[in-house]
Amino acid sequence: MSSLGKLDRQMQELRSRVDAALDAYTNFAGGCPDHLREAIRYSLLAPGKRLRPLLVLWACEACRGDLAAALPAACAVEMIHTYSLIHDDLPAMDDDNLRRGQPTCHKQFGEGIAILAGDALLALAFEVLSEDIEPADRAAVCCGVLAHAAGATELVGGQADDLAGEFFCGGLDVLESIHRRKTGAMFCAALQLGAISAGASDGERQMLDAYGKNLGLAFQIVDDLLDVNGDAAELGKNTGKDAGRGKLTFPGLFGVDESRRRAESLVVAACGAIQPLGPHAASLECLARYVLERKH
Ligand code: GRG
Repeated sequence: MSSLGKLDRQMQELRSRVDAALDAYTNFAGGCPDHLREAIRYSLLAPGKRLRPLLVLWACEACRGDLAAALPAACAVEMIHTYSLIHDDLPAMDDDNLRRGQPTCHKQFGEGIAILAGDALLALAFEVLSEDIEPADRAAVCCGVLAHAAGATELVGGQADDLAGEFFCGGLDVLESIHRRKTGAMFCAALQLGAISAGASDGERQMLDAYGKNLGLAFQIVDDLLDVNGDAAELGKNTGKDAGRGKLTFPGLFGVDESRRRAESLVVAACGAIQPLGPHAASLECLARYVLERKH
């Protein structure tokens, strides 16, 4: 089997484990109103790529940790990611009607419940980390890392600059700065949570951070390219929105071919950063190539 074929099989297996855990975490024994539970599960269990959970699990593996110990962190990161997608799709933000191949949460359940479903996922992520990451000092570090990445200087800050129209002025610096916060911060946090769950050294965590920064930007360039060339049905979301609004994008700045070259060299840099981790980091290397080849 080719290395990408093997990766595909491993991805499917891990996605199933993550999905089963997400399912269990959102059954809510009692007290959660039915329509809120339905909205949370509608968005969280929809067929996303589960890239961030895979980054958590394979960072744990790269640092010779036990995957089961990192599973709660993989779920927590996906909960934060899904909350951000639900809120990003709202009329007050990006105003989108299609996500993960289905109507967006607010289209299906109304704006109020969509906001609350996002809020509940944000809170649940930290509940899961604090209860299920062991020992308690690792759980505390995980909470701090994830809170920082989701907060005012990173994810929310990047979104605020996007909302303020920063994407319509400036050049490469602005573009990279927003993507570093909206996309890169959550990639890096995922890798750090995997490393922390494995009890990794500072050196290992730094290598994963360099991998995450390069991969996050490569992912975003590919995302911009898919917005130009991709197929909406395959992507499960609308295309052509950014260029249509005159937003700053990588293909807009550099053209399609040069953007592709930049994504490729970022993936080479990402793989170079984790080379000292040896064969245990093989899945992360394959994942970086998958990010480049992905069609959705
Ligand atoms: C509302 C606080 C707040 C933040 C929103 C994540 C985000 C910030 C906005 C979503 C829109 C966007 C273009 C984000 C850049 C990152 C990105 C491409 C997210 C989509 O991630 P995928 O492709 O989605 O991994 P799936 O559905 O596969 O999980």
